[in-house]
Amino acid sequence: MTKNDKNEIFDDDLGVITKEKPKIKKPNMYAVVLINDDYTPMEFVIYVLQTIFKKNYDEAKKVMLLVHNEGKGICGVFPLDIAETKANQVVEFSRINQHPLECKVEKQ
Ligand code: TYC
Repeated sequence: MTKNDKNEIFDDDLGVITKEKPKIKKPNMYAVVLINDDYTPMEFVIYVLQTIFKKNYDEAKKVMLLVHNEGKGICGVFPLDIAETKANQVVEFSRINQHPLECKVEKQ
């Protein structure tokens, strides 16, 4: 084993160079933001938060009331593909039930 000044280790037997501290990049994270409206029933929003965002009833009610009072609120933060999937599930499930509930995906 020999180390050079670039924090690289040379393994004499294997003949490979490895980084002493491999840099692990964190994935970019995206918030799913729920938007308030005047028509979607409160219990429907709570149900969406429980089923799609895996919140218990009390947490779901808290987020729903925050969105109701503030106009919008974060339901969860995920890597992009998961955030987009959940946002699509919210909209699709709402339309099937004829509610205008909207949400958007925002880069953190
Ligand atoms: N404002 C709605 C009502 O009074 C409830 C609601 C909450 C709707 C959150 C959408 O994202 C929402 N029935």
